[in-house]
Amino acid sequence: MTLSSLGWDDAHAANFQPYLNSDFQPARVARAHKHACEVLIPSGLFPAACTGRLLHESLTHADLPAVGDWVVARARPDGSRLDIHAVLPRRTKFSRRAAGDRDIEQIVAANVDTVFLVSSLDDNYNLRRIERYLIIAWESGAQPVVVLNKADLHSDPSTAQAEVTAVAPGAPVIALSALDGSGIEALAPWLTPGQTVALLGSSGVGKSTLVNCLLGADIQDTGGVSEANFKGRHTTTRRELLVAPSGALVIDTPGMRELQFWPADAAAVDDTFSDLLEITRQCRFHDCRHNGEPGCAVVAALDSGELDAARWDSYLKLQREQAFAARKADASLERVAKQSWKKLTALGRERARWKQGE
Ligand SMILES: Nc1nc2c(ncn2[C@@H]2O[C@H](COP(=O)(O)OP(=O)(O)OP(=O)(O)O)[C@@H](O)[C@H]2O)c(=O)[nH]1
Ligand SMILES: [Mg+2]
Ligand SMILES: [Zn+2]
Repeated sequence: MTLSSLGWDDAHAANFQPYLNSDFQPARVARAHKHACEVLIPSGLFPAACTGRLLHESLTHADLPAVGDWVVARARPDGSRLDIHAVLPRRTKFSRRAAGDRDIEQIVAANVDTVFLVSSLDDNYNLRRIERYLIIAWESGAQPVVVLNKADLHSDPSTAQAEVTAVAPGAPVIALSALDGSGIEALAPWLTPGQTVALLGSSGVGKSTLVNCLLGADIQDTGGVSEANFKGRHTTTRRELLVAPSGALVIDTPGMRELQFWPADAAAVDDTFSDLLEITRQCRFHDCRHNGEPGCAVVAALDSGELDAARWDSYLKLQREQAFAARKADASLERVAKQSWKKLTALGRERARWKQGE
């Protein structure tokens, strides 16, 4: 392996410039646990841990290494592991709210080039859910590709493919079966050497089955039919970056239980619904609220059936949700800022006391 086969390029190298001395080397996070991780460097997979200083200086979880991150590492003299000194700036990142605490940003994967949004052509198939995933994908900065898996279970996959294509402007839509491998060759353009692909989607849609298919080996556990597969139970429990025979880097993720934004900027919602924006541009008034104003192109398109009412409602709903998430995130940022300020002033008082005692 070389650094570039792990996804390293000139832009990452420019970020590494300040660390060019002191035996530092770039490493890519393959798995992240609470304080430790495993990283890939050209010579293989190694255990690694954040330095106390990095842990101390990190204000939030999101500042710590996540799967797909490029980090600044240094081998311990005894060779036992690598120390992680810094996380390099992320080119793209998937965020979600951590389970349990709604105000904590969790990085699902970083530096992803393409995201395969996996849906399955069974009960899981739901256009509105696909729109949600698309917002998260556009927000991340990665190119979304919608993968409709389990095509073998659907009587007419090409109709479903057309239906999804209509709600996914800018994203290719591929129907395939990860179980028997049919249609999988359509994913080849995104699986070239050094390219990073992450799989996102609900539990049970077949992400790990697809990963195994791409890796040509049964590496990821899948929810086998013989096992008790209760609803809501996740087969994959951790995120992991794997190297495929094609040379692509593949990140499997556990199904997301709740799909909430963090906090997806308004532009990501607009990217997902660019076809609707096209229509709103034709309203007579540029500040039309599409609420009965004369010359409203949206009302006309709804009346003529050109615009699907369910898609328009979905857009309005997701816009409101995004605005709410953004307000909440602002409030929690403010809290973090206050907390760290308190921490600093407490530290200052302690120092003053210590000096007086001198
Ligand atoms: N019929 C059919 N079944 C599939 C296909 N792909 C996956 N499955 C089955 O779907 C079930 C779930 O597959 P997984 O790959 O474990 O799903 P996952 O998305 O990784 O699920 P989590 O890890 O829980 O998020 C398994 O029983 C698979 O055998 C497919 O293309 N066709
Ligand atoms: Mg899985
Ligand atoms: Zn209008």
